[in-house]
Amino acid sequence: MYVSYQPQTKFAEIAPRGSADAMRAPANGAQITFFTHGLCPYAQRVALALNLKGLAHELIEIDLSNKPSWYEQRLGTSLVPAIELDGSPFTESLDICRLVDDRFTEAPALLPKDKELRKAVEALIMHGPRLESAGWRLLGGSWSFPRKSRPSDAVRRGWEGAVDTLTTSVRQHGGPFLVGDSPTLADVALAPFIARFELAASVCCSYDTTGELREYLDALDALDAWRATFPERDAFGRAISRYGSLDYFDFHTATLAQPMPE
Ligand SMILES: N[C@@H](CCC(=O)N[C@@H](CS)C(=O)NCC(=O)O)C(=O)O
Repeated sequence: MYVSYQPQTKFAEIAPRGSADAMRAPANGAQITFFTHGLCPYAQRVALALNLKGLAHELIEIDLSNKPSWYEQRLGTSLVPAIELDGSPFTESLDICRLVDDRFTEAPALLPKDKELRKAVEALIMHGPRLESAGWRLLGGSWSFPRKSRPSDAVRRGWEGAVDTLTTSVRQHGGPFLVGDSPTLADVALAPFIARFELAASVCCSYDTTGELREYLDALDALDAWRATFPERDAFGRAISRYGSLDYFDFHTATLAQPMPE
């Protein structure tokens, strides 16, 4: 297996997600219930937002390969992530992240107060679809990708062009995160996809996408909130490679703690 990027921290060192010492109760006694699947990149956005803000929440893992019948009735969607905030359901990963950021201002802000920085964050979020499309092309498909060979030069150039927007922003704002020295909504929105493309390209296409992204990936890996929400790399990589898919967990029972189905 071709794996070029090796994170500096091992999964075993990670504190359990939502551990009481790292989290604070949301202000005004608000209750957050988070419905998730630990391997879904959209759900990881919300997990990251809650963890970065240190907001205590109840976590309910949904097995997407065997969805409970109450789920859609209760949340009004068949997809994860969703949250209930004081009993009201909210869906769509980015909307949820913005909601918790706006609502819980006592916790660190994910959207910078500074107007120019905020503009930079929003521009990167808008860049997301281009990055995703370049990533899927790199893998030779979409959520499932049969490619087992290196992508063409043109496809690689497409990916590198999409990544260039990210690394330019890292440099411009002094890093190590996309817009400055602490993670923002741009990291929350994009990092779950960047990390999955990097891993899948490495294990399925023998292609090292890290290049200029190495320092960024290391900066993510140094964050408790990241390590607690991203699966153990080798096991996740083996599962992605076995199924040629980034959503194999829609069809096979797997979890954040055990990414490889039994
Ligand atoms: N636009 C949604 C996408 C969520 C989504 O597609 N989640 C996938 C898991 S990664 C899902 O719930 N799949 C289950 C299904 O399709 O039934 C968001 O951003 O929250």
